[in-house]
Amino acid sequence: ITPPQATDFDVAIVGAGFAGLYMLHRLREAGFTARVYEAGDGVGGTWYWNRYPGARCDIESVDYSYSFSPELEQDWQWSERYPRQPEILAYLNHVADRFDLRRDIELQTRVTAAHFDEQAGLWRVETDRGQHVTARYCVMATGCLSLPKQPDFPGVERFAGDCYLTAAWPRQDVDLTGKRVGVIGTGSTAIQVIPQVARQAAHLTVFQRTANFSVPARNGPLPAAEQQRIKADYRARRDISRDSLFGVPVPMPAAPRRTRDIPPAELRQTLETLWAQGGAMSLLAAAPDVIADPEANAIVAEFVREKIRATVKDPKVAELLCPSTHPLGTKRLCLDTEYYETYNRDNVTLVDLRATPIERITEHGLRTSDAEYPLDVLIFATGFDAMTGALNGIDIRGRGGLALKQAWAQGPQTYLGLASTGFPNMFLITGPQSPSVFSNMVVSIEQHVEWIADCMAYLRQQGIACIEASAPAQAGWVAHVADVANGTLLPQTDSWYVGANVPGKPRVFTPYLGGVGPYRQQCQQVAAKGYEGFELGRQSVAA
Ligand code: NA7
Repeated sequence: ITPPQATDFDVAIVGAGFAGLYMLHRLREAGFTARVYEAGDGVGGTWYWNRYPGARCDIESVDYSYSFSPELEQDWQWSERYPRQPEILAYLNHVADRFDLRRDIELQTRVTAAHFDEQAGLWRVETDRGQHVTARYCVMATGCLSLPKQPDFPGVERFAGDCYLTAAWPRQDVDLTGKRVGVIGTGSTAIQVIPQVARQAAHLTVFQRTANFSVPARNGPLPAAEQQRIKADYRARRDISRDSLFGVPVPMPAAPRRTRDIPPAELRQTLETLWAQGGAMSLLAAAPDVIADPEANAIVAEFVREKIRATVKDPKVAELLCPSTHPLGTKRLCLDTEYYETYNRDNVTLVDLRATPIERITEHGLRTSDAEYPLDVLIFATGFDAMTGALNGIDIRGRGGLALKQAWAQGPQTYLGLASTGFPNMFLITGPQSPSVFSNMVVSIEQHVEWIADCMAYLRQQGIACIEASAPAQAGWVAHVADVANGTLLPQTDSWYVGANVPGKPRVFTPYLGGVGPYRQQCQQVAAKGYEGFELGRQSVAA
């Protein structure tokens, strides 16, 4: 038995968003040393980068927040039902200060490589600042939607106007007054940015390839009394979220009724009430079978189309905005504030890229197959290389020099979305094959962080230096994730959930759809059985 070498830190953490910040705090509390490496020059992750106008979370602020500190929970005051990006960023900066996290965070430092040294039983981490550090464990808190797709439209480099990527929006204000602006994309991001741009720009042209389903947010100020009422019973609300399907405070129905069995008048009333209340997750949680039963889906999808037709005055534009290519919820269900209403403005034009595809970007605008649109500004809201993009951007190597990219060439291979065979002592937070993007991220992040920290504490206590997902356990989990997904309508739709938005990516459905509550139970059972499905040991911890 080789005693492992001493390391610079117990744990290297990549990323200082919601996940990395809490991981650092939790590990410190458990008596580990940890160092966080963050590419941005501030903390916040997703909420650091995505500064585009209208950027907002689609989970309610009282739920999209840490629950680990009752004092933090009580002290922090949210101003609106759904938090804006600057408010979330301010919250995360407050957390970094409040828990004195900054002294262990290296900003403007991108991790370029992480190699497992089998002889020494440690991770060797390299950064773009030329640092070489060693750590017993490596935790990837790199985010699920953190690598934006780069615009690769022909001619893009020749555009004489200004180009902006929503996920790399400049820090200084961008003045669009009097400008002719084009937005490419109509996903969650575009649906937030479009109404804001329309208010400023002289003219806005939206280039739509796929119409999406969107539900009104019904955002507004969060009155102090209402917030106080929620905070008075915060534990109960958090507990419901933890045990729920999507990590929001909608309890799992004990005996779910099939949507198609609900009398039409009653269903209509329920949908009208939910529509009036706003919220995408509550619509899905109220009729969870919409993602599995085509008949249920058709009913709810048609309800949303009716709302679009009732909102958008020009029937041709309304029809273009009515999703027809995929069942509701099989692409991310969007949340909006006056998205459909925006198309009633005189200064907004919708272009259907399915009928008239983009040919090229020119010096002065964008040319489709039938017209040229003169533009001063182009905004790309074209999405991310989701789930695996950020991980693949790091040269991660496990046993025998095995590259993660290679191990995942046919799609991600994980056990519980937390670890991967061949990569000992590496953990993923909200990794592929965990509920992550199909849940309230903060609830999922807290669960992973706590599980990982508890696991490391257990290993330390047991004198175990090495943990690795076993190949059979991993194969079982990958098959289970696929089985659950195949019981739904989601794998059939081209979406970033299956990697269809990135050419050459293997088509594999990545999120775990079993629900946040059941997933938590499975993780707890694995831990309770001494980390069943993991191989422990191989080297003992030096005294
Ligand atoms: P999404 O949901 O991937 O949306 C990207 C949009 O951009 C979508 O409408 C795409 O159309 C469109 N797109 C992408 N590439 C092209 C090209 N080449 N031509 C035309 N249109 C294109 O990304 P978001 O940032 O909106 O949201 C990502 C997640 O972040 C969201 O779900 C939240 O969880 C937060 P397509 O549908 O591919 O036809």
